Amino acid sequence: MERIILVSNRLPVTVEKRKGDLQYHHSAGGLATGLDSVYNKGNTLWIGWPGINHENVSSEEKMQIQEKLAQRNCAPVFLSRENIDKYYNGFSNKTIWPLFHYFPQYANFDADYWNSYVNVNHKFAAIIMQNIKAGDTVWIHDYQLMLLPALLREKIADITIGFFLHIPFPSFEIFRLLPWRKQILEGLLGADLIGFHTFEYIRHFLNSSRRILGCEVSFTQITYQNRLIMADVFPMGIDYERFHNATSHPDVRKEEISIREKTGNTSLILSIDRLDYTKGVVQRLEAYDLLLTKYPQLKEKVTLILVEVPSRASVDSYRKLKRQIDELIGRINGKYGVIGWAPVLNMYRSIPFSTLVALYYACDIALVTPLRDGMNLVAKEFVASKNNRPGVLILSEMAGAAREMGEALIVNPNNLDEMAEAIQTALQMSPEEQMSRLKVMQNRLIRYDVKRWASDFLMKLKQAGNQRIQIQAEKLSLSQRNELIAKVAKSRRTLLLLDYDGTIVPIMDHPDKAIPDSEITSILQRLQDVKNYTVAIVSGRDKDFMEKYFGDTNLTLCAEHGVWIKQPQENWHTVNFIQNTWKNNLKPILELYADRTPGAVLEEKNYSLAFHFRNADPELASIRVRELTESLIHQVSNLNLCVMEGKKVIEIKNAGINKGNFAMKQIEKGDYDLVIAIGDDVTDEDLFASLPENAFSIKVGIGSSKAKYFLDSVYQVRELLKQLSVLHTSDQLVERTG
Ligand code: GDG
Repeated sequence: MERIILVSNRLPVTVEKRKGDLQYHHSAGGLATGLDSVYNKGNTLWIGWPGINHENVSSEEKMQIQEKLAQRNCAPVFLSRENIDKYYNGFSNKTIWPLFHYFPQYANFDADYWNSYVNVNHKFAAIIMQNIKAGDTVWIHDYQLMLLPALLREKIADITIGFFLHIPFPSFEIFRLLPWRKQILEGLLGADLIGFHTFEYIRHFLNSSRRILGCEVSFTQITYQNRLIMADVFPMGIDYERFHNATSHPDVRKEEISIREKTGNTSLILSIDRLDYTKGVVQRLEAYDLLLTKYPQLKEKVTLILVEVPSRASVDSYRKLKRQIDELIGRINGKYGVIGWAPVLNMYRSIPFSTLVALYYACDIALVTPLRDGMNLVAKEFVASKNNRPGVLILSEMAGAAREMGEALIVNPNNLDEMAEAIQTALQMSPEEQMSRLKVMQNRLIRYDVKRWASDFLMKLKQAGNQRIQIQAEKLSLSQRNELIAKVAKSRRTLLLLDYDGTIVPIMDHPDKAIPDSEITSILQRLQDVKNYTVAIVSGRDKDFMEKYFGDTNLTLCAEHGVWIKQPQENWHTVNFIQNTWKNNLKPILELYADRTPGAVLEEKNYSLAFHFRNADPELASIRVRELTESLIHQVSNLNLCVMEGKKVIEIKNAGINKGNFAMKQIEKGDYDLVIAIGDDVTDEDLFASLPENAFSIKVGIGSSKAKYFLDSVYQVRELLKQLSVLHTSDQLVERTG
């Protein structure tokens, strides 16, 4: 079985030094429990920080920790106090956490923090490199390690890497605020698969990738630097059985009785979170305050049990929040409380599992109202712990969990009145309705539990890895290249069909900038000199452009996808009699679209019209292209025209004219025993499709294609052409001297 390397900021085991002794205990938290099913299966290695500062342990102790952790299939990344301060408390929790949770006002854009984040991600990469073996799969977790996928990819190109983000991915308008937004995206895109809790987060991520890095995005697949990266939704579940079954445990039952004793006959409302400003505790308390004002009859009838689990106490905003919550609790208890009844019971500490389940089981209502939350497992755990017992979940629409738990009472956590009303509705809901809502949610939680979440992710990751291997296999390998060269060397007459933009000349932000440079000019010159070759440039460019740059060469030229043709030493001619009067009718429509799409331009060629949208907003452009294609569809079929979609361009031209038709005619004319075609664009697919079986067709870049092989870049095409250009020189020398 393949080994899985799990990587997260914290290891599932925490090391502490007490009175000089090293102690090891299980780390609490959703991730550790969540990955238990993968981790305990064996054949895994978990890499992360063991929770102890590098300064607090001697070298011998480090060795000891390493050995001890190795027995539990863990490998430590030792971090210094400064690392923890700047990488963890700093960049992770004062920059990324607030920004990704839509609290830009708390985000600290400190270059020092950033440098430490880069540094620690490198440290993780180094430890992974020390431990990795061929065939291992790496699964990286969360926002502290977003640079790691690319750092690993740089070191080993051929490795399967998955990444899961446990927090939201914010909208482009928020994400763009980050000074290091480009590096973060590049880091993530080193993975083969990137997982999110909800589809909304994927949309935001794809949007930012398109706008910031100019990636090509198709559905949930991203093309970046000649790699395909998949993004997908994996809503994290919980260990349902563990919570459900624990409710029958004697310890839990005992605790439940003690909770009931403390709270008398009141209805219990539970609020439990890590103390964090994203969890909306202040608004929750204010809503509770409002409830007691609006419905004074509830006095002495309800109790809010507020559990705040200490978290990130060294970060300033967290300390302030603690004070604010304490004040609010004091105010509410002072305002409504009477002897024998406090409206809010507060616990500021971490609680054991049995107390947690007892609280879930005992409470009538769970108030889970984060202002933003990637998923929120507390909501799911509450529902799972309702073993044959009614209960109502009030859930914020801003939690990822709301996408799956529609049977909860869904509220806007900023709307205090709505929250107060939801509590009142919950208090009045019949037990039958409570049970029936719970049942639907429970069935869903049983089906998609945390084991399923992890196995689904790993299955999809395997597919993504296989896809990478397949693409790799289709790339023109060294032996295939040698085979091609050997064939060309033996061939009497070879036809070389070369697309222009993106094939022999790199694509630029404006077509006017993509002109032939000295290198390609000299390669083409040398190719023309070989008597065995016919070299044709097969382009969508207009005739004037082609004439300007290649008019005085011996190349065969094909402009506007085959509308115009020029054989060496001849004049330009059109294949058939082509109508172009239609242009006058369609031009105003296209002009209108171009005007309404900032950045888009309309190009008029002799026999076609091209709508370029490379520099337009990608989302607007895709809407416009859809609208435009729809509005043209009628006119196009009546006038025997076709709409061709290229790379960031759509072109309208006469039907039946394409690069494939040109190629077929050209092949018929000559007595070729070998044809090679190279192109990068959708319009080159017609070319590839028209070739004889034994031809060599090569696509530049990845993606589905009719071509047999792939090359990565214009640079690689040029290298190949250079090799071909020197093949027949000795024959020529013989001929010339003879
Ligand atoms: C992040 C995302 C996403 C908490 N206190 C105690 C305790 N817990 C357990 C809960 C639950 C987990 O910790 C908390 O998970 P949440 O999902 O509610 O929130 P975050 O910690 O913010 O987690 C979040 C999650 O990652 C997973 O992807 O859902 O959106 O922010 O399991 O039960 N457990 C015990 N004592 C405590 O005092 N025993």
